[in-house]
Amino acid sequence: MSYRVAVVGATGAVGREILKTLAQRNFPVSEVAALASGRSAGQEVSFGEDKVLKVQNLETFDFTGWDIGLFSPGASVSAVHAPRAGAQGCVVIDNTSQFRMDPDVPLVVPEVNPHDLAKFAKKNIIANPNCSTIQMVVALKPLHEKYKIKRVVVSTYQSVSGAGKEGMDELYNNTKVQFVNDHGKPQVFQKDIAFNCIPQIDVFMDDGATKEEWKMAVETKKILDPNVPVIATCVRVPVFIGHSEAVYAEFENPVDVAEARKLLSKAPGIIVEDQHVPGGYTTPIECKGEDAVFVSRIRRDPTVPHGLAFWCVSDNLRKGAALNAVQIAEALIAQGLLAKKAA
Ligand code: 11C
Repeated sequence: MSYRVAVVGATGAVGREILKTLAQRNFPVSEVAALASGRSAGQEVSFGEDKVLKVQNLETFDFTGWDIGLFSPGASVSAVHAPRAGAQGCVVIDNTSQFRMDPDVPLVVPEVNPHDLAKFAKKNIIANPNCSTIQMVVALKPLHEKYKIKRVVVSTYQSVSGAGKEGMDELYNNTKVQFVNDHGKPQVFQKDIAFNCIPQIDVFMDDGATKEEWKMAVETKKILDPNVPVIATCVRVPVFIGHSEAVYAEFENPVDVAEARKLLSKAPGIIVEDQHVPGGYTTPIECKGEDAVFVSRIRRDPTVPHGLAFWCVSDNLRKGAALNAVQIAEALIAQGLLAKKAA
């Protein structure tokens, strides 16, 4: 069986990665539509080795008869068009923050909570979590199952591609600008991003946390377990692709580090690279273009009774966005949740 798939936001960094991922994984498509705003309509995007798709206007697109909509257009656009597509019978997998905390919309990481997928029927929408949440919950899942998490403290080191192509352009330009000592004003980030770290991702909330930090806390509860509290500090760093996280997890039960390493190694979607020698860990440059969540620097946290510390990195455009969305579509098919809809 094959499916008609519409990719919304097809000209953006994540949209292009979705098209690439669909082709690389031989997703069973009978037809693919590339959609974007009227401004981008008529542009061309590539699909697979040899196909070129003409971008169509999302505003006027009729989703009737389309099986799956992979959306990454920005939250305000999804707010309008995802429910419209859903009402027209297309199952939407939305990569924006718009519907994540909606109780009628499942928020899914296939390695963690595939059973939640079946709850999509009310709105025909499934939400893809925030990139920094996805990689953390993939790593926490096998540890939570075995030792039961009491609390998580995480600091992130997030690449500029989390802010899209504009973020990547700003790192490139800001780096050049600083070399010639001609400081242009940052547009995307709050301060110079080149040779710097910025402890702000997204807007501030009333309690002093940023919205990115809030997302990591509330999304983890919805995906993994409502009883897992998370305190995050999210930092933008001058890296193009790949988010990194230093995670400190405290558990109810005693943790054996060697056993934890084994559990992580065996868990789906995780590659453990953890040699205690110089360079025996994964950095964002090595995770670019890869599917896995890489876990390194696994060690006991001696400051709490049952604590484990580790480092994890993942390609934020891939497992953090496009790949997770395509895996959700694959899981829908595997669970028989799309079968009746396909032509
Ligand atoms: C960043 N994590 O790195 C953000 C990007 O809620 O989907 C993704 C925002 C989101 O800036």
